[in-house]
Amino acid sequence: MAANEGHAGNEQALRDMVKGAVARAPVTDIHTHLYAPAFGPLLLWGIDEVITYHYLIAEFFRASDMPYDTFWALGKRAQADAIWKTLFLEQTPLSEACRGVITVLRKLGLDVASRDLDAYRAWFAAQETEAQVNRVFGTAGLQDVVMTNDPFDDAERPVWERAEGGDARFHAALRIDPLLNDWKHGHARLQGWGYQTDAGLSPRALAETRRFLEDWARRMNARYMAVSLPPDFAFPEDSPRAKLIAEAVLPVARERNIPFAMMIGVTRQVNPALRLAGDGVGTADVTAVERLCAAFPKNKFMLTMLARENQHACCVAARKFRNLLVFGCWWFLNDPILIEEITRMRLELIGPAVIPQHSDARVLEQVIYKWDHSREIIARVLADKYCDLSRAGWAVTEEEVTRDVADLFGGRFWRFLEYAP
Ligand code: HDL
Ligand code: ZN
Repeated sequence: MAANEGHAGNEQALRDMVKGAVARAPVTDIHTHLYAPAFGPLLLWGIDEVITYHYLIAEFFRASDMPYDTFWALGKRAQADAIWKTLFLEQTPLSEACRGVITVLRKLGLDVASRDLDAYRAWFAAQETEAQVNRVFGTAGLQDVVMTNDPFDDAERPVWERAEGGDARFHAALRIDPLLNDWKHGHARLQGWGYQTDAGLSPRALAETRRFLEDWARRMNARYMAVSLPPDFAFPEDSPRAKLIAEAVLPVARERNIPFAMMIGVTRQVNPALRLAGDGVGTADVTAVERLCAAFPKNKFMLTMLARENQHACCVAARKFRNLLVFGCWWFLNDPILIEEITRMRLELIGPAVIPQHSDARVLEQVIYKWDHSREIIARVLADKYCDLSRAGWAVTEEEVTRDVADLFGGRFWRFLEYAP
């Protein structure tokens, strides 16, 4: 057998090995909008929820001339009927969000070729919540997920106050957008809950905000604190947000040794008529992140940015600061072409010190497609990098590949939580 023929055979064997290791790897999904079953109706699941995902609503309005208000006046089932008819039957479901619905149906063993939405509905109607969570976690290969938990959400807060039995597979993240992005109204909510805050952010208000964050981080056992930030996010800055980050959020995060996760680049409600689907994207300034990492070396930061144009600078920033962990292909980046580009860029610039993906799932069954699609791409990129090494004489073992994949799919996250800068 010619040497290069043997090499090609070895490469294929290596690719197959990587694909298997990635397919088998249990995942910690570090950012989702899922809820443990104890949160009741907050946990969205089922085919009508899958089809009325806000990504698909945005695509529906592009393909339909139905007036916004007419759609919003429909019930969930009728909305799903309209989306199914328009995006799946009257045109080909070519988009990633549409293909995701089909992957969900296929992986749950339903007859995709029938295209019979009512038959799918009948199957989902026969399932019950706990069993569906178990089935979906197993199908997606999920070990556990991190929720997005908002004490300002009037539907969610009471569940925490009742200290309902959680589910060890569902970890909490304390989400603080209303505090950081709307202090005027956010602080009034804290006052209503007995925290002595004021609009002027006095020392007492800052101390009381720290108490609020400590109370909720403890109540939730929050793995990290998180906020989504606009493209013009700046630090330092003469603003309530910058003062709150520096003098309330980061001291509490350091005390609890939990990361502060920044999700930067979302322009909220560029088209309010789309409601939850109405947000847009903007290029942001990564130097704000670098200044935070440099000024607070005892804090840990997680970072995901929404603009494709910011991804390279994100990787460079991560090279400079070991207290910064970059994660996920967020929202408009969660598409094969961009997952591939960003994962390649990260592995080549940062190596395995990254969390390559999160699902951002809002509906339970979405984790099936989001992880199925991402595993395929991450496996392909990883295999290329291992083949590059192999050609240079560095042969990796199956144990090393399994170790690397476990690290990328959760190990690195959990170690970062343990890490004390
Ligand atoms: O702010 C966020 O966490 C975003 O992920 C929004 O929830 C967004 O609507 C979304 O679902 N993106 O996938
Ligand atoms: Zn999200």
